[in-house]
Amino acid sequence: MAAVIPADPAPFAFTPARSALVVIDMQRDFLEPGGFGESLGNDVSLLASAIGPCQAVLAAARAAGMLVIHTREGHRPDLSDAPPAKVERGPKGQRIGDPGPMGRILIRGEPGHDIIEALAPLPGEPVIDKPGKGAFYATELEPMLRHRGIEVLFVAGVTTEVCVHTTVREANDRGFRCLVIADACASYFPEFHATALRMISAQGGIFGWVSEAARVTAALHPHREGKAA
Ligand code: TIU
Repeated sequence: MAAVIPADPAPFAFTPARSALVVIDMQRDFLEPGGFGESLGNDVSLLASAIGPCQAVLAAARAAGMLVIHTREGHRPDLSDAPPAKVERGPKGQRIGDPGPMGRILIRGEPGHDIIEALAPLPGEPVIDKPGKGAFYATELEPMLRHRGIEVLFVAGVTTEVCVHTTVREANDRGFRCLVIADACASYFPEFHATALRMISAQGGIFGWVSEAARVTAALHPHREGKAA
């Protein structure tokens, strides 16, 4: 059964059974002090606004029986999957792999790499570990979506202009229709957040659609308990 969400630049029609919610990198490394985000000189408190809207859309997607996928940016402990060009950036002593208050920065298995407790994945929900900014690069995300017949992605997470944007661009070129949930995304730079969202919906939706958590949850409500399938 199809549903429609008010969105920019136009109403967005979707079928829950063919849609997935992708929550990008809501990790301690980006949202809490002492992680990768802070090591880059950012005020990590600016990302907190996305937590409540992410909780709302997660609850609605789960109730509707939609596929929910979480991603995490991070690297192997030996840094073999980390390009030197990425590791060499940032202040010495606070780079990827360096020790910090939440363990080694942006390293898989360290406390900082975990998804924040408020948005913890449920058992059975796929978690994609990605070495890059985009969730499709060097990951199993695309076959996972194709095997399930997914055509539409609802995208939330951080940061809007970096990992959310890169993922939406990758998805768009692969033929997925993406709806970005504006208030369920956040940036260390509010002006980048606003502009990044405009860049998605401008030109007739050049990369996708933009809407809000309350509109997504309202559209998913009639599909509760998996009736959408
Ligand atoms: N620095 C920044 O804004 N973001 C990242 O490095 N990664 C993600 O966006 N996840």
